[in-house]
Amino acid sequence: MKTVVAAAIVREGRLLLAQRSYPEEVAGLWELPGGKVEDGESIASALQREIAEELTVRIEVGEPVGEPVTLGDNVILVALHAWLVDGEPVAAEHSAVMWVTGEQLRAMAVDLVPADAVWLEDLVGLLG
Ligand code: 523
Repeated sequence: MKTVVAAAIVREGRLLLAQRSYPEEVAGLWELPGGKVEDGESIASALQREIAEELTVRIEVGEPVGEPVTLGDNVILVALHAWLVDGEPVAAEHSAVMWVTGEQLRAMAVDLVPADAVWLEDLVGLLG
């Protein structure tokens, strides 16, 4: 079983979204940033590594958000609540980043990558 982990980074009632630049099917759609957990790595440290690479910031990682989503054969996607502890996010590997309120998130639901859209209500709930 392979795990992909994604960060629900929240600051001042807004959620950080990152815009995918590849592959073509999802380029332009927004996601919770993250990536694959490598062998021997914990989910939390994988997420800290991926976020440092992708956004050039350090995060602290908390509880899971919503239920894991099955991506395909033997691949699951999990989201963890997270917050910034150092730096300001920069789109090093994405097309762009943005902070959205719960209301904005609902309104742009169709622009999320399909797997992340499953968490819409959980994410809105997280924003209060
Ligand atoms: N997702 C996904 N949502 C989401 C992430 C971070 C990833 O649906 N929030 C999917 C997209 C890919 C798979 O999970 O099918 C791996 O994500 P990716 O490509 O961001 O992981 P990386 O960066 O570890 O992998 P490489 O692109 O191969 O470097």
